Amino acid sequence: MSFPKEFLWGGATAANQYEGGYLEGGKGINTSDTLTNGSHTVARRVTWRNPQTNETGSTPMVFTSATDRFIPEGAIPAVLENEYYPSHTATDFYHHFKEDIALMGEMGFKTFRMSMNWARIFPNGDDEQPNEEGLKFYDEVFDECKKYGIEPLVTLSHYETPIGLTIKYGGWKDRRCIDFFEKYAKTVIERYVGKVKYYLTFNEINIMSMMPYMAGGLVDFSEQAKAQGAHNQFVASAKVVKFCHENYPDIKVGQMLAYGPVYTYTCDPADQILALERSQETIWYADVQTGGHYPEFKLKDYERKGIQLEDCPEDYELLEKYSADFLSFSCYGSSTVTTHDVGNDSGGNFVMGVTNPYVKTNAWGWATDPACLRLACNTLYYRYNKPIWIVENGIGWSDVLEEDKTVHDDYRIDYLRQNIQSMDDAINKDGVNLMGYTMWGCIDLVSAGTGEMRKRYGFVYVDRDDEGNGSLNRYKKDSFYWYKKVIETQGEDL
Ligand code: BGP
Repeated sequence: MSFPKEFLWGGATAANQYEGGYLEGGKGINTSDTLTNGSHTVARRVTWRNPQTNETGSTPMVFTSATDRFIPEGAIPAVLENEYYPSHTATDFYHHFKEDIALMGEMGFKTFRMSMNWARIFPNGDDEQPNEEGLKFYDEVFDECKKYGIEPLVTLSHYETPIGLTIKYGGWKDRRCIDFFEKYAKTVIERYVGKVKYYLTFNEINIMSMMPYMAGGLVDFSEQAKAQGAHNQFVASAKVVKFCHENYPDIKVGQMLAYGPVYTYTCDPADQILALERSQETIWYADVQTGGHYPEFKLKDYERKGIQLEDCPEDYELLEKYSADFLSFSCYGSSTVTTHDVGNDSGGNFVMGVTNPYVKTNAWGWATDPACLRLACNTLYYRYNKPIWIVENGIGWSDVLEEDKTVHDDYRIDYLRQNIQSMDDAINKDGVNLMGYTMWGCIDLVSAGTGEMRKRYGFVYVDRDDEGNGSLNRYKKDSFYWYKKVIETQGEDL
């Protein structure tokens, strides 16, 4: 077992789930600020108000019927009084960043994946001038990272779209968002030259197909709107790559894809075809952003559905010439599909499929399957031959804080050990160029899918519950000491 010397060990977070500081320091409102709590069986809801009638209400954020409206005609997403919004305080990185980065330093992190809160920089999304106070906050964060030799990996939009862009333009389906994002990206890239070397443009760009409001600020959930939203994000990403290549060639801009291998439940060829089609639903996003082209199978799919993109020839030149420098991805497990009625489903989580008898699942029905990392690395590396980076992996668990303030999370250690072994195989047996690994939610944070606090991923426990009670104090879990040792020994001592 040996990981390359320059391997970037670390952890990952996102502003909407971690930062808090809602409306502090001139921050505007993001789409994620309008999401209430759900649970592992109940979807989070988006709250809205009709400015004409003052009527208020809420709608589930995972909405599958493209024919219905997501929120009622005339209503706009809004933050309502007397509702609880987990992202408003989250686990309060805004006021704890020095303490948290010190903890990361103690574990020996080489990198820290975080996202910048777009509405902290451009409160309405389309403002003329950036918010200096917001820029200063991240200056301090990056300076703190530097103290510990931690290289930031910054996601520019991790489920954070200023709500103004949704209300005024309908979110990412409007091409004007490309310009707003480009301006935001250029502002921060220039500001943090010498402090930030790695950027990701959009978190899990493919999730727009399942959660269009969260990932694209869309309130129109039609196939047409989602296709246009994705196209606009691709073009915006390419423009960021272009800007860096032309001005700051040392800065690397990556794609970020939600990825999990798809297995077949049986050896029926029909199941293989189904798995192929399921994989295509994900991989085409990387074919465009990292590979530089729309694959034919996607164009045919659009043709069949009558989807017509609002585009221009320059878009395609940009996509080809300025594809991503590297491909990063989240990978939590696999999904298993079949054309047969096998009498089980995987418990209603958004990774659809049936239960695979060979892999364990956690309480939220996620298949925790370590072998899938090796598979994912091979598929993604050899399809594009560009460096890859695992920027999310981990296990959500309802950890228990003991009276003596310890947390015994041996299930997490066990899961991570097997996953790191799987990465090691990808590097040392398969020759994959893997840049790094950032374990998801390294300090406990709010769950994106459910809004719960009890679905914890971290090496550090944060005292906060699903109703927003708790001291926000930080406590090291057993996995904290374990991961520190893993980094220290470059993965030798697992
Ligand atoms: C990914 C997101 C993260 C994250 C993670 C775990 O899809 O990029 O933001 O939270 O999944 O999901 P959850 O928080 O729902 O457990």
